[in-house]
Amino acid sequence: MELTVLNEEQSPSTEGGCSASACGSSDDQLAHLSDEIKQKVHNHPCYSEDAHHYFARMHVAVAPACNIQCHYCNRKYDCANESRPGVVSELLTPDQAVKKTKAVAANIPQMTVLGIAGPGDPLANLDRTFETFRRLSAEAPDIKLCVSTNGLALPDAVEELAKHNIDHVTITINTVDPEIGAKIYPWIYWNNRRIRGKKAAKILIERQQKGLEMLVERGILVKVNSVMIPGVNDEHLKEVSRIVKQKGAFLHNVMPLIAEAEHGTFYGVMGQRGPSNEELMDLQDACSGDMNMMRHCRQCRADAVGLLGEDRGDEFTIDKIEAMDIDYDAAMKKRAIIHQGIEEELAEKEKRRAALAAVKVPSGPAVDNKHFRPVLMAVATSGGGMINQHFGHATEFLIYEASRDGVRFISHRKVDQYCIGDDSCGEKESALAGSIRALSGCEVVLCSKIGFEPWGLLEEAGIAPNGEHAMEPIEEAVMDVYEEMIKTGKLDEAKSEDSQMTA
Ligand code: CLF
Ligand code: SF4
Repeated sequence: MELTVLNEEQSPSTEGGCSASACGSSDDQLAHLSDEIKQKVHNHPCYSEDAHHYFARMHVAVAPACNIQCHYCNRKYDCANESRPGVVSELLTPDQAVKKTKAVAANIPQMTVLGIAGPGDPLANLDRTFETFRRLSAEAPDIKLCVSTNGLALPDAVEELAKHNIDHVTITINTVDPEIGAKIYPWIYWNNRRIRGKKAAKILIERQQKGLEMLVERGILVKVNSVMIPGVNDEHLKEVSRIVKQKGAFLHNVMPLIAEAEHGTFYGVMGQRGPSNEELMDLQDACSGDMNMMRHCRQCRADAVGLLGEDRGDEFTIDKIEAMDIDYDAAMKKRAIIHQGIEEELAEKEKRRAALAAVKVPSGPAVDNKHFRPVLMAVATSGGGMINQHFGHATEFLIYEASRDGVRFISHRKVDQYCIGDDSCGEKESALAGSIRALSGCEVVLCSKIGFEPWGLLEEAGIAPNGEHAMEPIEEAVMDVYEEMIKTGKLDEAKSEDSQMTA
């Protein structure tokens, strides 16, 4: 199949600034969806930004082989198209995968989605992948099934995917241009031959696009992942976003290249850099004019378990699962009750969001002529959409932007945990400094509690610590703090030099 690429005249512009409505959280953009699609995404933690605070996913690593080579991948590790590079998962047989899924479903009722994302390409391991899906769709029908692929084998697998009710598929599409593709993929293995260079990239691109079209025709939701590689495909990804949207992809997830020399990947060894937080955010904003963007991806491992951003895999190793006595029917009933509770909470949140949208920034003489510039705030949360985590216990912070247009989720930033609750804080100083560096560009950090020492250091760095909104919903608290900043004239103050660093 020849790839159709629209010319500039045919394409809507992807340039321009970001308005809150254009690049708001994916859930703002989901508001217009049909009930059928809402039903498909409302409890999928990757397809709905709201859902990721409440619902968990798990991956089973049943797919060891891969049919292509990416320059950011080392086969010793998991597939880097959906996984943080440099981590290795425990390979499972389909039977072990089914047992593990049922064990997790019984112990983590919030787990709604089972994904296969590695450690190689799931569709280069058709028997193992489909055996797992076939058994799960029969034995655990309340779990959504999800798969992630490089797309080379996708067109041949679409019928089988549809047969197993797999209605969420991720394709990693880094380019639609074979010239660029040849710089990312040294070879593919196709029709029993190894093919290299531009020819290989052209085949891969055509197969990805054909697979995307076939999935969309069957009503299967497609998320496209793209790895942002500065100087290779960064500018080009706006074009990718436009084309995949035009072909019916539902969501675009632009992920940063992570290339460390110690991972032994081609890019890592060659010193290819990844994007800065600011470059990633700018590209996501630029793409969002055409596409729903995913901003909450955590680049999970191929055996991840739990809410996005947490990993409870150690609780479900094969030996531990073998020792568990699971009554799956009883677990299904418990899951249904818990899911109902979460649905009600989400509906409440939706109502609160509507009310929040109606809150106007106060006007009057005291606030006239203010600049109303956007402000980034970091939030420590352990889930549930609440500010409910101690600053020192956070392993990541969620970053929100408050502006006159409302509150939008921007990204997450990983940090080293500096306080583990005992006396073993030998590395405390440097880890705390690292946390503060990770929050550069933020002017406020909201958490449930914070110690005296980090409080002082944050203030020195121009970031205001705030524990006054503990156990409050995140978006309301962020807006309250923003309104307070307006009232007290803080928005008229220039950002401090420290907080102006990379956003
Ligand atoms: Fe897994 Fe991927 Fe399905 Fe989600 S992850 S197969 S769509 S269930 Fe999600 Fe993890 Fe990002 Fe993937 S946060 S790496 S996007
Ligand atoms: Fe590695 Fe995944 Fe690329 Fe295969 S598709 S080479 S496993 S990153």
